[in-house]
Amino acid sequence: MLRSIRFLPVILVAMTSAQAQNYDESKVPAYTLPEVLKTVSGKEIKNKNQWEKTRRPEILRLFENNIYGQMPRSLDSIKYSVVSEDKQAMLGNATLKEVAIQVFRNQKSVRINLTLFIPNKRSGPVPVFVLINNRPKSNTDPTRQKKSEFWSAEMVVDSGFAVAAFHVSDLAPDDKEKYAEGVLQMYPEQLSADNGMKAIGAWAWGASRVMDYLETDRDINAKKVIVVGHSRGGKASLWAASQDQRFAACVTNCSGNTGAALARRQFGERITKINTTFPHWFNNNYKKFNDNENELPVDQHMLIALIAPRPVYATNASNDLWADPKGTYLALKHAEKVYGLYGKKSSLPENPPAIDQPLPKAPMAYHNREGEHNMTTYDWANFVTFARSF
Ligand code: GTR
Repeated sequence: MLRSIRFLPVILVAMTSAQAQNYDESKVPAYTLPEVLKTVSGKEIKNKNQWEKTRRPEILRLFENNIYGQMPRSLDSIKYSVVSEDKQAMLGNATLKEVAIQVFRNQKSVRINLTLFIPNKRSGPVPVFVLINNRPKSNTDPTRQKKSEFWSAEMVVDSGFAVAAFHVSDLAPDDKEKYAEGVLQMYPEQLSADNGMKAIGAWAWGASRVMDYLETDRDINAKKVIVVGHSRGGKASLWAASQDQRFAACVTNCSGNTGAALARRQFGERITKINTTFPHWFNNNYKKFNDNENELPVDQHMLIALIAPRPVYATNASNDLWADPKGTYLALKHAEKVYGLYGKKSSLPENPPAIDQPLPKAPMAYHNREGEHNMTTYDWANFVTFARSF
């Protein structure tokens, strides 16, 4: 008797964590998603003007206030310098530009180091993929001594696209003790606000500064900049594209919870878990939704809807149930009606496609790759097909 009482807390802890991570489709609770085309006050949205004037800004504020935090816009100055250029990079196939983007505010500054390869075979400005790199910097090695599938730069360049990357640590170290040692030094007021920007917001903010630079680079077609992110970087790429309509399209690879997957399904990673493990990613208000998904005034289909009518590509990997492949597909499907307001017809079928049956066509693209939580040449090859479809 005594022994079982002693073990009771252990059993309870085990039960709580099992509840926090459901992988069983039959245990997905019944849920009702917030209506993307109905305002908080109950007004139906019937056309794109109403969407753009009323509902879109309302949803953007809801995400800002409850999840990702504010996106500070004021700055004192921004300076770009090409610190090195190699016209014979990638065995002569590309021009490498290493660009320092320096932003100044209130006597503080951040420096974003952008690595950019531009195909030498080009007849004018080229479209570009920009990766928000959340993995070690060796994945985006400018010298190309190290090559990683995570950033299949040669393949992208050979396909006629420029490819760029910057590292999240330039904006906010991915560390709950140190995340404020970057952009947030310029915006200390964000730290004391419950809807203040945190790390994911800072990474998305960085993507917009990269966009500022790309608009000045004559070799780049700034009307076709595709922001790409994997996992936590994919949460940031979605937020960047939702916020900043200069991005022509968004790729969100295996982004899962608080990325492209519906929170209310409570499948795989849940809000409590993400907020506990990574308290520095989302704003303070988001913690109110721990074990309380149904109280959120939004769900992730609405984040995708903010990107409309611009193309979006969400992906999963078959063994990465943590990121909820089905919930990701459903989020895309539930965003379709906003694309519809623009006369953009999604060609996604009712049910998710089989593993390794990519649907890489704009405006809404999806695939579930066989394998693990990662971004590979298979994924990138499909992103190229996607980028050629619009
Ligand atoms: C996991 C986290 C996910 C995802 C992933 C990653 O630990 O739970 O939300 O972001 O990390 O970034 O690879």
